[in-house]
Amino acid sequence: MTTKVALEQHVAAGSPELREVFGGVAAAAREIAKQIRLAGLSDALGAYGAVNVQGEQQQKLDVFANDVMIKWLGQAASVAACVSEEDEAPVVFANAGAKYIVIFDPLDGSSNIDVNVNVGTIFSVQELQGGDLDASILQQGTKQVAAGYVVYGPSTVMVMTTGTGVAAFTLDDNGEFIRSNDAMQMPEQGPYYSTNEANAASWPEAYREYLAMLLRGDLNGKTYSSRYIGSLVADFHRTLLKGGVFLYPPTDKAPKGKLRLLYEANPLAMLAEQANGAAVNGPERIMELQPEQIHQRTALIVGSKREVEALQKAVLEAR
Ligand code: AHM
Ligand code: MG
Repeated sequence: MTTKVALEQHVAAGSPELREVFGGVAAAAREIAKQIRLAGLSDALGAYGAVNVQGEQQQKLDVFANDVMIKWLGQAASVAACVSEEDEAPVVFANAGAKYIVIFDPLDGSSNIDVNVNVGTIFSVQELQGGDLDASILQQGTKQVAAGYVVYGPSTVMVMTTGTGVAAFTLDDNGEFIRSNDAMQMPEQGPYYSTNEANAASWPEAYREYLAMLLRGDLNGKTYSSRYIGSLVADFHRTLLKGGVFLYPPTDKAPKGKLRLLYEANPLAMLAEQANGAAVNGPERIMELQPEQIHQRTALIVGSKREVEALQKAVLEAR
C-alpha cells in the first residue's frame, strides 16, 4: 500500500507559499460537492432569480458556489483578491501582505446543474505585481503561478498544477483530497472530438473543414468519435485522460468565442500544456493572449498536441 498524500502536503512540498490558496479552494470544493450531492433533497436547485454580469440567469448553486469560494479564499491569509465569473468587479480582502489573486468560475456548466450531470469549479492563480491589482489580474496566462479545476462527478476530483506537472486528488469519505495521480499526461493524440456541433453552420470555414478532416480520418488514419457533455470541466477532464480535442470556435452568436479567457481558457491551457497538450484560440497560443478585460471571451481549442496543432495550422493557412 502506498502512502497517502493529501493535497495540502503535495502543494507544500513543491510550493509552500501556495498551500493556503489550495487549502481555501479545497475547503470551498468540499462544501460545494456536498451541496451538489444532496441538491435534490434541499431547496438548492433552480434559478436564483437574478442575472449575472454576463447577462446569464444565475442558478441557486452558482450563487452558493460563489459565496463559498469567496468565504474560504478570504480566510486564506495569502489571498489578496478574488475575481469571479459571477461578480462584475474583483473582491478585495484585507489580508495584509497577501500576494495571490484567485480568478475563478465557481460553478461551470450551468446547463447541467439541475440534471445531475457533472459540473466543475475552475481556478487560476496570479501574483500581485507591485500592488497594481488591475494590471495583475490582466496578466497573460504564461504568468499563472497555479491553476486547476474540481470536477463534481461520480467522484469529486481536483486536478491542479503549480507549474511542475499535473496531479489529481480524489475527495475521500473524510473530506480530504488524496492524491490519486501524480503525473498526468495527455496522450499525443486521441480518439475523440468534443464540440457543440449544432453551431457548426456558423463556424468559420477552416473549423468546418477541420471537423470534416477528423470525420474522414485524414489526420491520423482513424475516424474520430464524438463526445460532448456541455460542461467544460467534464469535457476537458475526458480530453486530458483519453486525448483528442475540445473545440469552442467563434460563432455568429459569439464571434469572439463563448468561453472566458481568465477563468476558463487560461487555467485549462496551463493544465493542458503541463500535461503535454496544447491550447489555442485558433491562430494563437491561449496563454500568450494579452487580456484586456476581466470577463473577456475567447475561442478555445484545447487537447492533444497533434489535433490542436493541426487545427492551428488550418486556421493560419485560411487567413
Ligand atoms: P457557464 O460558465 O455559463 O456555465 O458556460 C460555460 C459552459 C461550458 O461549461 C461549456 O463548455 C459551454 O458553456 C457549453 O456551451 P453550449 O451550451 O453553447 O455548447
Ligand atoms: Mg463557465
